[in-house]
Amino acid sequence: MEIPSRIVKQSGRLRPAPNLLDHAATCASFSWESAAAGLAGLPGGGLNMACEAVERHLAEGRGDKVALRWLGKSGQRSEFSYAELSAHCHRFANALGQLGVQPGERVFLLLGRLPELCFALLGGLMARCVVSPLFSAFGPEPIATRCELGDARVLVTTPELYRRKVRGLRARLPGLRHVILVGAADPELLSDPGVQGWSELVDTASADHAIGPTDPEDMALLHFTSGTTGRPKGAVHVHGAVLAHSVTGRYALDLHADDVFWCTADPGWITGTSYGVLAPLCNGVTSVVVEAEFDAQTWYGVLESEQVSVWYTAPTAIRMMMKLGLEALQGRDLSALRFMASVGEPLNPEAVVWGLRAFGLPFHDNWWQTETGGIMIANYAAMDIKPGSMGKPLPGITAAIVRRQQGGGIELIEQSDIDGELALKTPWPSMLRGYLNEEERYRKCFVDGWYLSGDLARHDAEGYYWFVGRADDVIKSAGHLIGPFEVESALMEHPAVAEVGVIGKPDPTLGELVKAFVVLKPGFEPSEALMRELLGHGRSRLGAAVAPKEIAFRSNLPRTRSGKIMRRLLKARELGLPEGDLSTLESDEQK
Ligand code: 6R9
Repeated sequence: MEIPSRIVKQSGRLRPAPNLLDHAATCASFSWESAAAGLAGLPGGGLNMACEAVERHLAEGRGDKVALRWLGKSGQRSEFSYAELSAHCHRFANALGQLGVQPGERVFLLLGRLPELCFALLGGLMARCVVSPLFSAFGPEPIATRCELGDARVLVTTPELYRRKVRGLRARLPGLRHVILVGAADPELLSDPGVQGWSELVDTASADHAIGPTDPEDMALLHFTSGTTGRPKGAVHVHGAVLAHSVTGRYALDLHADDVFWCTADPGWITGTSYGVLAPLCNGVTSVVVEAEFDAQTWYGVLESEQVSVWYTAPTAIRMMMKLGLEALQGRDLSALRFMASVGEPLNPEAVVWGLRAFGLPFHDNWWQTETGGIMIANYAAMDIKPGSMGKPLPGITAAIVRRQQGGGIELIEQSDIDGELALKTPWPSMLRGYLNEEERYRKCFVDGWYLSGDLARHDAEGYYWFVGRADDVIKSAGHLIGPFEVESALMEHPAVAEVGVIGKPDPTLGELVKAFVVLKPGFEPSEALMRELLGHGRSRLGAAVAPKEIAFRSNLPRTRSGKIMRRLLKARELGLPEGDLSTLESDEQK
């Protein structure tokens, strides 16, 4: 496939006219303070995410417009107007009140992409609780860890997920007082302490509820993310982040009032919350929520039947579609589609260009993180695309490439085309306000007024940013951020395992796949059967999205003198790459 170095946009011809026509001029005149004037705010003052996403549309006469269009796995299709959505959310907020749940308490969600996920997310915010959506494909271990760390008071889930993953954890989670089950539950489950059915509790609650006073700095969302070491980090986001959701939806995703928008991400990861729920609703569009997992034909069917106009997806899915070839698209009417964007992992230049061949449109890559809360760097609708580049910083965002210095400071690299760490000037509205109960880890992200992302990147002479890699050992598989430590800990529980080192191994479709190197305890021998057992153990503890897909046995693992497993070296050896600086290497019997 021939890759042009530039895809030229004739922005004057784009219809509707892009929201961000002149990037440089808008950046020069933009301020978050003046953008904030576009928010509705609570009637009595203050700011609440759910009010911006839902209530304002009722107040401004758009209550009848379709907010959510839900496509169920078995072909169901339901629509909820902004007014209906509002009623469902207020019922949930009232139900929390009936349970005695107080503002600030944590409501966890462990659900597939169901309408109730949106109702509980927004309703929880209306009740001024802190909402933490979890990925429903997590196994019991990641669920328990996050509920413990986040002090989950309420969990909304389904009977099936409760039975398979949560029930056995209840003893570990004494603070979890209420479990609300969405869908028909057998009476046996409902007899567990604090377990109630959504239909009995929420559907019967009154929709008469007013959002109480909310400060823009009140904690709204808790999104867990992973680091190289230690337990997952709970990134704290506040109600004021909604300003960034709203503005980035308009600028980076080019949302216009008439759009039918589809974000394919699961709200268990931040993209699915910020852009699957909040940003589209803040911009008053119709947002499509699809319950089914990825399948190219199903997805093309959704694009066609719903006449999706703006589509936000991820590189792994695009690569899977590319594999299938263009025939699968033949005969489809995708004429409504006008803007396509991608996030979560490096988007290959081939994928950008494949978009042109398949849909007549390029994919617009953009970059952000759980910590940034919203899109920071993007290819805008009106901007020429350089395939392989993440684009340019958003108005209101100052990015830079920096180098950490010995003494703890940073040096800004002004020169283009030099690799360094991607940094963002603080603050911006959706910036994380902390890692829950981990002040030190949070503080370490900031130096001299800059947030350090942990990603390596460079910029070119025109100000386009290019992703280079991660500075740490965190793994991105199918767009999901996975902490090697969490995987290692789960494998260590197995009686045969003495030591584990986990890496991300490059994979043509998934970006990276999780690979574990295992040293067995005396008395255990490597075998095909043991390997399968360990893979199965990983899946049952961690869930398929996080568990290792490959396991290799080793008699020893490379360690530093301080005893840390050198994942970097495991990876270099796996890939046949230069081993780099080995001065800290302690044991090296592997070679
Ligand atoms: C939104 C989200 C963040 C990490 C980030 C980076 C990687 C995200 C990317 C990208 C290359 C892009 N990442 N977008 N890498 N190109 N356009 O994904 O948040 O799950 O916290 O992951 O994902 O490494 O640091 P999160």
